[in-house]
Amino acid sequence: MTTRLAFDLGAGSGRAVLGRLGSRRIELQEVHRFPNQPVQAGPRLHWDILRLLHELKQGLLQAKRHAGQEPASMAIDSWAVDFGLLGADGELLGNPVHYRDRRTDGVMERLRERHGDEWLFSRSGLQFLPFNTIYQLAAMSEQGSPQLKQAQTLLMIPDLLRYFLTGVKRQEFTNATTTGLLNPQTRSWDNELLKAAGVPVRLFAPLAQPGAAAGELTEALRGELGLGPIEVLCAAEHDTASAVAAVPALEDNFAYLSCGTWSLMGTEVPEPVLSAEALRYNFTNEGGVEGSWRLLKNIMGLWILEETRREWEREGHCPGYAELLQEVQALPAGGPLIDPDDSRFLHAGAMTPRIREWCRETGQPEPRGYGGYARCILESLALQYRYIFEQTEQASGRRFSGLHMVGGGIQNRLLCQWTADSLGLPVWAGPAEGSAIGNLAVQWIAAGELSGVREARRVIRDSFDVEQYEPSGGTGTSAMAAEAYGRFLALKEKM
Ligand code: LFR
Repeated sequence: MTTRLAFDLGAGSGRAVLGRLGSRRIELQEVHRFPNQPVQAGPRLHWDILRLLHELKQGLLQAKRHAGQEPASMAIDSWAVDFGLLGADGELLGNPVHYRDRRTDGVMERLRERHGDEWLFSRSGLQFLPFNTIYQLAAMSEQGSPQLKQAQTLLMIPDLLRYFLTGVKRQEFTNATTTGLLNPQTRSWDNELLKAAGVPVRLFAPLAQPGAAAGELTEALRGELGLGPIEVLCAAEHDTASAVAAVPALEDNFAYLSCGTWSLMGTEVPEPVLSAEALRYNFTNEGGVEGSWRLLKNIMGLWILEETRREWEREGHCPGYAELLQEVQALPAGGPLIDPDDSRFLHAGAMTPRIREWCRETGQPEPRGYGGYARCILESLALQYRYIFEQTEQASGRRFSGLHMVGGGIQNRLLCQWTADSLGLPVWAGPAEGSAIGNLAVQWIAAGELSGVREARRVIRDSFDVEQYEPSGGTGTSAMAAEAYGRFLALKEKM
């Protein structure tokens, strides 16, 4: 039995998870959990990268304490698209900026105008999201950023934290595929895209695949923490890539929803899908493990509810999650709906005024009370899931018999049930710790303790509870869900 350590960093919190692989069974132990709170400094919204490094160190200490010895290896996964820049001396030139910062306002539009959607999509295979790395770097380039001029190396967030621990600079593949600077056909950086964004080629090096060796903890760090050697590996460092690797599907043809701050819905495909349909639906092709691709779409997800709850907390009162969901259930169907993917919901700050505005613009009554807002958000998400599920079927040319949901969002049982109702198909929910498990699975595969993703998925299936939700009215969409979906589509049309 080997014990390995996963650091999984989400936009709201991070965790250090020890994984033990026995005979075809995985056991998890969360040894450290910490908040990940962005910091507004002047005009910029930043990640608190050094605090995250501090928390990684605490996680390493806790891992040794709980396991009784150093784990055999460790790896980091995190949210995508964000990065730090290093100078010639290897020092970090500036604090990484949060993807929800407004420095990219208007940048994507200008690049699309200049180069055309077909050209950008055929080269990068990436969906158009205003915060993609390419637009962040183009913003820096347009603004004549001194940091960009000095930079010698770009490291994505997990690459950067790993570099702080090991002194080794490596750019990992799955996360690189979220930048908009990588060509999925060559599977490497694309000089034409770099040129289009005004980004220096020198920042980029050959990519490391998930599972690749990435050094050891530096001696200085081992001295500081009193630790022995720990091998550091590349995980599938994009958290969504790790989550998809952990979907407990036994067949090749399945649909997934990685449910957290974001909801990422799609399917795994052997080759990138660069069709006109994929472009029209604004799908993305992000790299997965063992050469697979994740044809998927970002849905705004539970972010809207999380941000609404933060707004209520600032105002002095926010009902607990359980209480809130009870209120939601007590309300009748047929209340107001929003399009969760309207871009006005992307940025941080008070959400309820934006929800009211959307309702007003579409001629709906405003939600009432805490439960009213939460119901509006959750019902709209479940309906958007059906909308994107159908597009996933069309873009991939596949049909799915149900939906696998993984990630912390599955703890919201109401959302799982409403998703099953909305799709008229079963939902299989679990495991909740998808990204951490996928991170560990890649480490076990690299060590030869699991033969590959297929075996990993079977072992995950045997090790964790997967709860099945059937649509309330039996298979096929119930009349109530169909009515809501019809109304939802009509509202989308209006905007
Ligand atoms: C989910 C995720 C998404 C990515 C978004 C921003 O945690 O990684 O896949 O689009 O965060 O980085």
